Amino acid sequence: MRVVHSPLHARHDGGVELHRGALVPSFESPARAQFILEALQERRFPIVPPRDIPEDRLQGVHDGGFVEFLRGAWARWTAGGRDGSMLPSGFPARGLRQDHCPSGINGAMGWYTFDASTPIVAGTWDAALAAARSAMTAAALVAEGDSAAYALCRPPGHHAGRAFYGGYCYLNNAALAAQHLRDHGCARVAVLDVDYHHGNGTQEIFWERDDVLFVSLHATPESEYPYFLGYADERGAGRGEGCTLNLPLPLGTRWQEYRAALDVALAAIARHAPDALVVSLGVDTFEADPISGFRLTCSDYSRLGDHLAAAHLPTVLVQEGGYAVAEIGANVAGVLAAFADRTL
Ligand code: SP5
Ligand code: ZN
Repeated sequence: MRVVHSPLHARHDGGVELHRGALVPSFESPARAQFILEALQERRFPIVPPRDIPEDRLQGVHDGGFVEFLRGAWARWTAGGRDGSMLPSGFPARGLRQDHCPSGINGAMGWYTFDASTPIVAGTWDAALAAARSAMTAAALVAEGDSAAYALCRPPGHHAGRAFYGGYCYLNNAALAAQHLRDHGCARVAVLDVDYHHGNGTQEIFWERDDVLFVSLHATPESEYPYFLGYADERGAGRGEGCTLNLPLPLGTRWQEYRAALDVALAAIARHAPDALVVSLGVDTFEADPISGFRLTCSDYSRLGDHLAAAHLPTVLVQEGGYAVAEIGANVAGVLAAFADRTL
């Protein structure tokens, strides 16, 4: 299994986020990707760079004005004499206008994001674009015949929607991978999101589509981020009705219950009969994750890799969350090594 990775991820660094009433260094740090890379190099996975995919391909899943906002945001922010993390100070909640994006940078930022934990810094655009290209490159490898590929994306992507960013995510890497597969010979695609948090951006992007099934296992949004999407009664709309499946799980979930939900997810994917699978691979389900509440152990990640491989589908794995930095390499490598063993 080839690993697609760009060192440009490291340009997204130094941001702060609002956490328990204080501004703290972002949990989503360059060290995460560095530890994953080292663990995969140790296990002799071949590492390849992303292709120089044109930026207009982002519009396969994203709004053009939104992409332009992200590309130019830091320049606009610093032109106003600011130099700290770019974070929003207001959002268009119910009762406020939903039909006008303000021309000023603060209003535009509130328009395009939905939380105060997703800083834009000087190198955010370069890193987000490299991550998006990595995911599309991994999809291209699979579309061209590889049985599986892994995109070591950072920043992650599954909270970013057609025209919004948030949850440490700017461009939706997994959705771009799924769209690439659709555009290159796969009539039907499934996205399985195993990050601890609901993949609200991916769900929104494919909500009304019947060609891409979205299935997500995640902690209940009643108490966990992103709070306002990811409930079991969300099933898609229009042609996409029945093509979204949410399996929210309680805090404290361990492998035994997780595995039962995974079986339900994989059965739904088999019924959709996709030509390829995209896995949003977050490992923030780990027992020692600093911002999460599940109890998966290191050895459970090999089990996860076994189960994913048992779907017997061409598979693009895309890195999402995981904030227990010391163990993140072992956990991701555990999934990928088990997956690769089963598909040899
Ligand atoms: C890709 C991804 O995993 N994004 C996660 C974004 C989480 N953002 C902030 C969540 C705030 C959680 N508060 C922590 C409570 C600690 N018990
Ligand atoms: Zn997450």
